[in-house]
Order: sequence, then C-alpha cells, then structure tokens
Amino acid sequence: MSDIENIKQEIEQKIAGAEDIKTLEDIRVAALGKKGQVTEVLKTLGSLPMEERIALGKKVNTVKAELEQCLAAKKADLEKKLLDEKLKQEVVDVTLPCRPETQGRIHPVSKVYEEIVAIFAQMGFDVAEGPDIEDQFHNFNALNMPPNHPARQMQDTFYINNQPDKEFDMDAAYVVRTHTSGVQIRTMEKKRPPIRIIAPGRTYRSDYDATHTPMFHQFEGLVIDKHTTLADLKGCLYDFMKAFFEVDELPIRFRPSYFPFTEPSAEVDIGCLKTKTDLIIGAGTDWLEVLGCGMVHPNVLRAGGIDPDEYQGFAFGAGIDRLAMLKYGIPDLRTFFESDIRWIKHYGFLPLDFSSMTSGLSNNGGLAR
Ligand code: 2U9
Repeated sequence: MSDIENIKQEIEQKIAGAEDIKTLEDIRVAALGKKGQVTEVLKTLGSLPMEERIALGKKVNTVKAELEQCLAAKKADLEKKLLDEKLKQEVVDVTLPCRPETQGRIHPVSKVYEEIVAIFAQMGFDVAEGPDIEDQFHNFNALNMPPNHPARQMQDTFYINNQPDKEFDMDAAYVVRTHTSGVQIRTMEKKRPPIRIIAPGRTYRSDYDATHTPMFHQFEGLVIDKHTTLADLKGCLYDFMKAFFEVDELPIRFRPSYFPFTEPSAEVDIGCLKTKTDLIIGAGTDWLEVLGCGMVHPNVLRAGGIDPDEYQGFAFGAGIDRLAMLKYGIPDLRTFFESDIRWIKHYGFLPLDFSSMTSGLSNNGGLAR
C-alpha cells in the first residue's frame, strides 16, 4: 500500500475514535493543516518527475477530499450527540403542578379587567387606551358638557395646573380623567365607523369611603354604525352580564336615567338576594345597579367628527372595582389599594388562572383562599 494510503487509513481511524469536537479539530490540523501529514506529501510533489507528480497529485487531492468529507460527517455526528445530551438535561415536565411555594397573586382588579376584556373580545370589540391626564375638551366639552354645564359638578374633578408660571386658570387646566370617555372621543377622531371598542383604565375623582376611592377603574364601551339601535345595546349588555356573573338565568332591568353624553340613557340593574351577611347574584327579588348606558348623543358624535345624520350608536360604562367587589364578595373598596399582603393572599388569584371564554372565566377554584 502506498504511503498516502497508509496515511489516509491512519487518519480515518483517528477520526473514527474522536470523542469530542476539540479532538476532531486537532486531527484535522495534524492532517490537513499547513504542516499536516497530507500537506507535507503535497510539498514533495515538486521534486518528482512529471508523470509521477501528476499521478500522486491526483491521488493526494482525492485523499484530501475524502478526509474532509469524513471529518465533516464525524463533526455533524458529534454535534448531534452534544445537542441530544443538552436537550436531555434541559427537559421540562410541563405536566408538573405549579410550585407550591408560589407567592405572587393576581389582584382582583386585574382579574376582573382580564375577564371583561375576554368577554368583549369574543364579541368582536377592540381594546382602546388613552392618557390618564386629559384636556378639558376630551374629558368634558366633547361629551356634551360645556363649561358651566351643571353636569361638570356631578364629578369631583382633580384639576392640574399646566401653566405653573401663571395664576391658576380653571378653563385652561388639564384634569386627571374622571372617566375613560376621552378614549372614545379620540377613537372617533382617528377612525371611521364601524367602531366597536371598550376602553378600560384608571379614573380619578375626589371621593373617599367604603365604595369610593380617589383612583378607581372603569371600563366604557362604544359601538357606532349606520343602524345600531337600542335593541343592540340591550342584547350586548345582557350577553355581557350573563357571561361576567356566570349566571345563565340572570334577571336584568333597564331604568331610565340621565347622562349628558347619551340620550336616551339608562341604568342597568341585576336581580339578587341580599341577606345580612350575603349577596347572591341571580336569585331573590332585590336589585343591584351595575352599569350605565345609552344611545350616543348627536352632539357627542359631532364633536368626534362623525355625522349624526349618517351614524348612530350606543355607549356604556361601569366600575371595574365595583364589579370585582360584587363578583368576589369584597366589602370595602379602600382595602383594594392598601397593599396588605394578607389581603391579596385572601382575595387574590393564582398567576396561572387565565381568564378565557373557552377554558373558564373566573376559575373560582383558583381563588387563593
Ligand atoms: C362617548 C359617548 C358616550 C359612556 C357611559 C355611563 C353611561 C356610565 C358610569 C358607570 C359607573 C361611570 O364608573 S362610573 O361612575 N358610567 O354610567 N358611561 S354611558 O358614554 C359615552 C362615553 C364616550 C364618546
């Protein structure tokens, strides 16, 4: 057997025995590197007679190509083994239960927020957001509440002086939004109907007792199209409330009311049973107010740049915190924002209990009680 054949066999044996990528690389350098065994044979070609030089040259090049192939195959083999070992070490048993020491809890407001979004998303609503600090046009004027309108006194507004160098000017001041309605006005300014959105978020009013805090959460909804009617409003809210309270036979009534931004307007009550200690939703002969709603006032459509002769629609609003109190039996709103770890352990939800319309909305079993 020729020298080059011996060299080839020797290197092939070494390649076969290599157990890691580093050893394989050392074998490659020792064979095909600048001073490698095969390279050294190539260097001798110049001293050979022409015919031998051509024959050996061909042979060495073939050996070189075969060794390169052999090295590449072995490298791929070693890399696969390495990856398999790594994957074996990293394997995670996704069927294991959540670690028992999990400390974090989902706040009831976040939970109810997610539930509301899940229900309206299934009905085809988008979620819209806007700034907490509003100008008075978006918080009041565009909502059919011009300056000195008595309805402005209905809400105890926090005003922000946005011109600190000048004397406080009530008319130019900004406000922390008293409702999320500015989000709907901004949506109408940006987007042509059909519009179908909910606007959940923080709102602010100067008020403090067991059912009022200066910061609270609201969600409002707005639907505008060419032929949207009061019947659509009723159907939409019926469906929402049955899904939210997870009661199929839920008594619901609409009571005439007044809001500057809707005409006609209504407040919505659900049937319940109130005892000294309990509140049972869907049973008994008592009523509980949960929502406000109405057909969007033509002045409001106009302020948002929508022609009331061509389009009409409905709107609604409710307190997220109030809904959380009712659904999960939490008696005092002030406790929501005291950051008491014992409270969140009692009323909070486990982190993996997602709210969804298919896997269950509240996952009551997930209540961390
Ligand atoms: C636009 C047009 C109409 C939103 C509405 C209510 C009725 C309502 C209260 C519920 C409890 C606020 O948190 S609460 O005090 N809200 O009763 N909100 S209709 O109407 C709109 C909003 C925006 C452009």
